[in-house]
Amino acid sequence: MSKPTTGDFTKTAGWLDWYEGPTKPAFQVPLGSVDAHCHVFGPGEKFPYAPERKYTPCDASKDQLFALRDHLGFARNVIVQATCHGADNRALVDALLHSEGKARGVATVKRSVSDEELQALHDAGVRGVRFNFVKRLVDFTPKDELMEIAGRIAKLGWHVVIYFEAVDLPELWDFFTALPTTVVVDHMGRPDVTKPIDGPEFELFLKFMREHGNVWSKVSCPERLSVSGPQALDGERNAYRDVVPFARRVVEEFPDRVLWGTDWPHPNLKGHMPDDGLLVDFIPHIAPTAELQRKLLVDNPMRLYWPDEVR
Ligand code: 0GY
Repeated sequence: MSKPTTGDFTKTAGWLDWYEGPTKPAFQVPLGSVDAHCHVFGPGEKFPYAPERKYTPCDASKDQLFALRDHLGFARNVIVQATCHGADNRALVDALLHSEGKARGVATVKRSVSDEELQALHDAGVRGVRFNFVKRLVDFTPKDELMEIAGRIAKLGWHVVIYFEAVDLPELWDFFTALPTTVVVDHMGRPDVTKPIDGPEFELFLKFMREHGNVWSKVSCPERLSVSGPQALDGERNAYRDVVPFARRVVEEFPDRVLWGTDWPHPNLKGHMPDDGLLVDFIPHIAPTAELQRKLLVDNPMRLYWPDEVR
C-alpha cells in the first residue's frame, strides 16, 4: 500500500496514520469474507472534509482500502460513513461505484434528504444509515428527526447502525428499542472491559440483544476498547486479551447476529496504530470454530448486505 497523505488539510494533533505494510495474517479468513466496518477518508482535495467535523484525518482512499482488502484475504467491504465527512456521502459513493459490486455502504443523512437522493444512494450500494451518539464525534441530533429518517429508510429495506458508549445505553434504550429496522451496534456498544463481564453494564447490553431479535452487533475494535493489551504490533498474534471474553461471549450467544470489521483506517487512535494483519489474527480468539468464523465473516454480512446473492 502507498503511504498516507494529508493533502491541503492539517491533521488533528496527535492523529496516527494508518499502518503501512501490514503483516500477512496467520489466520486465513474463509472464502468470501466481508470486512463489515471500514471507512474511506477523502482524499481531501477531491472530497473535502465536512466543516462541522470534530477531527481532520489523514487521507485514506478507496484504492488503499481495496488493496488492504486483498492483502488481508477479504472479498468485500462494508464502508461506513465517517463523521469527518458529515452527511456528505460523495467519497463513500465514489468508493462504492468503483468497487465492482464488492462494497456496500452505510451513509449519514439529514432529515432534509430527498427520496431521489435516498434512491441514488441505494443504487450506489448503500444499505443503512448510521446514528452516532458518541459526543466527542458529533453534535446532538433530536431523536424525532432520527426516528423520521429511520421510518423512511425502512421502506428501502435498509437498517440503522448505532454508535454509543456503554454508559449511555440506559438513556438511549427506549429510542433504540423503538427503531423499526434491523439495528446494528458498533463495537459492542463500547464496553468498559475493566468492569466484570457479568456486571450490570455488559449484562444490559446482552439483555438488549437477547430481548430484541432485530439487534446485531459488530464485535470489532478491540484496539479501541483494550486497556491492558497487548497491542497488535511487533508480531503479536494474541492481542487485546482483555477484550476477548466480551467479544467471544457475544459471538457465542448470538452467532447469527454478529459482524466483524477492521475499522481501517482507524480514526482517532492516538496511543498506537494496530498492524491490520495482526488484528485479523484476533478473530479466531473470539470465534474459535470454523462454523462461528463462517457465520461472523461470510453468512451474516452476506445476509444483511448482499441478500440477493444468498441462496
Ligand atoms: C469508528 C470509530 C470512531 C470514529 C468514527 O465516524 C467516525 O468518525 O466512527 C471513533 O472515534 O471511535 O467506528 O470508526
